[in-house]
Amino acid sequence: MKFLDEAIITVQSGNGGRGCVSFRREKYVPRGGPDGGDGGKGGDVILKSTSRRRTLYPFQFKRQFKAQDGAHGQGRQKTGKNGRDLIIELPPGTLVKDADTNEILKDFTAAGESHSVVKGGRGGLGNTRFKTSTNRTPRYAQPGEPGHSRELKLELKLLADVGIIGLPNVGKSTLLSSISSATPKIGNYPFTTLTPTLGVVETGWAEPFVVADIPGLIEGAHQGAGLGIRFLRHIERTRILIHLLDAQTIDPEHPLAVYETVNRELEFFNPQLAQKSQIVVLNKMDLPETETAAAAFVDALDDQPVILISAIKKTGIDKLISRILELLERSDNE
Ligand SMILES: Nc1nc2c(ncn2[C@@H]2O[C@H](COP(=O)(O)OP(=O)(O)OP(=O)(O)O)[C@@H](O)[C@H]2O)c(=O)[nH]1
Ligand SMILES: [Mg+2]
Repeated sequence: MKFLDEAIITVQSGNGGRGCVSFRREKYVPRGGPDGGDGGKGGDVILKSTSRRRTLYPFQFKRQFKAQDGAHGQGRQKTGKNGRDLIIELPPGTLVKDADTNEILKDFTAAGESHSVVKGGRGGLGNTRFKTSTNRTPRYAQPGEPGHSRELKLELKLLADVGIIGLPNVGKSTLLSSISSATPKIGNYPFTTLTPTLGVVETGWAEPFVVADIPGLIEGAHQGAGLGIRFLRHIERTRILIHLLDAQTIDPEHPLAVYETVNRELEFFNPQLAQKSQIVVLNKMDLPETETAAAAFVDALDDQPVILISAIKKTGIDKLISRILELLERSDNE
């Protein structure tokens, strides 16, 4: 089980631009004085936390970051342009350490914080600056100060964005394993899952998100039945819930019975949890005779969309993921 997302990256600030050696050359002005401009400053590397990022996944592909160099100074006292700062976006919750010393450089607890980790090199002074009464034609200028390089260790305690709830045996772990690389235990009996598992869902076209699979809830969970409700605290901080049901076990006479039982347990545990956005999903639609029960369920739950899937056959998964992304985006903007 991987609760910690880690990445090591190398950041390098921009080199300062070289100062310029130049002399004024104008018609009718013999021996014009020095006019070499200073070099520009190299760009800094700045880390910034943003709610647009949720994992350190992008750093698996890109590990080297370099800010722009300052431009060299030019004649006519033209100062070189400063190099652009490089901003690296991190998910809130990221702890940044110096990889060599293990010193904590910054703990990004919320979105919108920023921290400069390496300063760009200063630009060198142009020869204009070295003109004195005894040396009116200095033929030297300073080189730019080189940028600095640093190895950073990023650590993120993964917090689930999405929690999967439902009765035991409805396929919560199967769903997690079919959408992420997590490998929770799956079994055809209740309470296969004894501890929560997290998985990162990488769609390839949107920011990855984290899903938590928790042990099944049953009626009376708030009084300790089954594994009880203590695992619900793992999903208290998720932004949305997938309420998963086994289509085969829906009673067409009372299609919403199970759904309401689970919601009641949520409410007993924490009314705020019951207020979270839920995506209602019927699983095991590959099994025979699930259509009628599903239709009765969809009918009864007329105020909410229902997504029909088969976690095993991976049908309906794209639709589910799109819906998750839509709700996550909505909660980002809140
Ligand atoms: N036919 C079919 N079977 C499924 C599907 N999804 C899960 N199952 C089966 O349902 C059983 C329970 O699956 P799990 O993923 O362990 O269910 P769970 O909800 O995590 O169960 P607990 O951890 O005990 O709460 C397993 O035998 C799965 O193979 C599906 O889409 N179709
Ligand atoms: Mg399970």
